[in-house]
Amino acid sequence: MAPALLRNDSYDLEPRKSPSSSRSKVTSIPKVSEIDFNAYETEERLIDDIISSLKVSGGCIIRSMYQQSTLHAMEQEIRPYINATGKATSTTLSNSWHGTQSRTSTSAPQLSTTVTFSISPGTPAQGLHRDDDIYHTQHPAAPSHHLGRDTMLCLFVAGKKCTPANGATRFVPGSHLWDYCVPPPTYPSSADTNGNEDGDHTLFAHAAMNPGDAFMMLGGTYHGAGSNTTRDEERLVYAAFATRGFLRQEENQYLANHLERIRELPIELQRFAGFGASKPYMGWVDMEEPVRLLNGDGVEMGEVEFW
Ligand SMILES: O=C(O)CCC(=O)C(=O)O
Ligand SMILES: [Fe+2]
Repeated sequence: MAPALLRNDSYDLEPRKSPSSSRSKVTSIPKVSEIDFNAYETEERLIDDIISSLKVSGGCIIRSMYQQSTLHAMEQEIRPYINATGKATSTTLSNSWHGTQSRTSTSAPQLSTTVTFSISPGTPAQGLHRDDDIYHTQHPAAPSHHLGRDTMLCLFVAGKKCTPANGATRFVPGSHLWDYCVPPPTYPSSADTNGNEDGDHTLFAHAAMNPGDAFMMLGGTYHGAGSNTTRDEERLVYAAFATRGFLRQEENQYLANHLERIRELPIELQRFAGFGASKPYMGWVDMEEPVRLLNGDGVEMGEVEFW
């Protein structure tokens, strides 16, 4: 029987208690980097800077990541679905032993879900939350980021301008390192007649973006949509969420997609969509990688081993 059944039930039934000095530990708020996509000559440097920013603050704004023509094509494709919808969707390395042999397996990240947010004027703010709660992620506080902590990476691309007034995503830089028992801070909603606010605005940043800008965030960062207080501005955001290759995808990609459309993608994107295998041994069909069955023997996809 699967070792996963040997779980500690008392842990499942009794979540850890909130540390008593929880919020008072927040002494400084890390700065959220803003990166100019077009200032980079190599993808490697860009990726390094994004990762450094995510480790420190849990978020990163990337200016001008998408061209206007791409955004135009995306909106053309999605708009009929928005109109039809009622109001209200890193690579892991590990080592294991087999007898005297030590094996290192690599699991590439995969798509978890894609969602388009079309937020109308008057929509109230969303409660602050962590997106990685779908994976039952629970961590104690950490002084700095370490590899292996995350189960989710979130990408938000502005289809239209996102401002604090129309509800740009609010987030709490540094909260990806907080103890998961600590509740989110209160977003300051109003100042009373004495000027006292009911929350600390210095804890918050906003993903204010022009069309084509992107906001990346670790799934453990507290965040939520702000309220759209405008009279006539739709906040349009395209979001994609990735998770580890060995976790379940939030949206069932095998039924959500037509296989003919998946086959039209480059093999690496087919794998990312969930039709690859995660080493060791996750997701095979007839001891083959799903992309092999999808594309037939004629398509080159390299040697596949399952560990
Ligand atoms: O609309 C946004 O800015 C964020 C939405 C969000 O965080 C969610 O639905 O999980
Ligand atoms: Fe969220």
